[in-house]
Amino acid sequence: MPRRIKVAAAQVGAVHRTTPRGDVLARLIKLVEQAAEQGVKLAVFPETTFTTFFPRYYIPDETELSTYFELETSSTGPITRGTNVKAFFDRARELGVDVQIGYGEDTGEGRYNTAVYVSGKTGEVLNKYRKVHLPGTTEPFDLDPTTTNQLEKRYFLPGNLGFNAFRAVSLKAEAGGSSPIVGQLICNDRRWAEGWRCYGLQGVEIMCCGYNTTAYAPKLWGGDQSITREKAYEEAMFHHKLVVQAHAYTNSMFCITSARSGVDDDLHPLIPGSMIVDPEGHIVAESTTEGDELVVAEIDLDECLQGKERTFNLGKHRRVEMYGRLVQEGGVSPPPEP
Ligand code: CDT
Repeated sequence: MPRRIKVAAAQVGAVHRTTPRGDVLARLIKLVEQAAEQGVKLAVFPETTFTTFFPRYYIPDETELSTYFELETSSTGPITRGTNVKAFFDRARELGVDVQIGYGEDTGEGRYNTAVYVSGKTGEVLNKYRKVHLPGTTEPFDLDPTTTNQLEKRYFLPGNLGFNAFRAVSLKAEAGGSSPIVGQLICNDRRWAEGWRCYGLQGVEIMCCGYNTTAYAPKLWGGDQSITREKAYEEAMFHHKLVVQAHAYTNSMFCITSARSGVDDDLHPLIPGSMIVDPEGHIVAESTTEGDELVVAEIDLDECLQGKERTFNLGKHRRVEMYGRLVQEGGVSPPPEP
């Protein structure tokens, strides 16, 4: 049975601090509608899609800060019923499109950088992932309002749900009677081999990853502070593609990456580069603009088999007795100087 599915990265262009939430929602709904028109069954949206990427700002005012989060408690029910965002999930369900989308989650006890995967058939949340690797600092670099900060460690707790793959049962028929095995990452997670391998070990076939990657933040990166904006943009795109293509290849899986892109508030450029990458590491489709754009490809999940059965047959070739350091050490322990 063929295991062919049409999938999309739903790239979202500039969203400013003052952009009304209703405007963003209307744009997201339009992307879902375009996806349905093209026969797409799964559309991956970016990290913190419903608002601007607020961790770049130092926001001391709790009243403003709370507006970037969706409250998700036992009384509110799942994100799909949240008053600010429900129209998006309802439309995806009406059109039968599975979606992954990122948002700031407030459980009432803690705040996380979260993404949910929602079935287009039932509207159910099939899986939730909370970002594990939070980049940046707890304190702002300075109070200059033009500085691009990365205050994720200030606003979010590290994800505590692990790297759990799941079956997209909603896509079982399209996938020839065997539901696709899906994994979720959020932005900076894609730079860390550890999460990818946890998913590789569960046989993941489709990795979904939304991101907000700054195209110019020398205070965050360190190194040459006089780097030009052009060079910084090139480097950011290079590293993004490098890690996604390499990790998709070494774990024999497709990856759909979706950018929040464009220049927010006329100050903060974010790279585009939304892509669909195949299990051999090739880019099969990618965005051509910095704005709202649907990047579509039909993928054949059986293409994962070559890598999974041969070069990266994990059960056959891994030597776990040699990998102890990976879980025993957090940081670097160089060998002693003789
Ligand atoms: N949102 C997010 O995680 N951004 C980070 C910026 C780090 S820049 C090397 C990212 O990894 O893209």
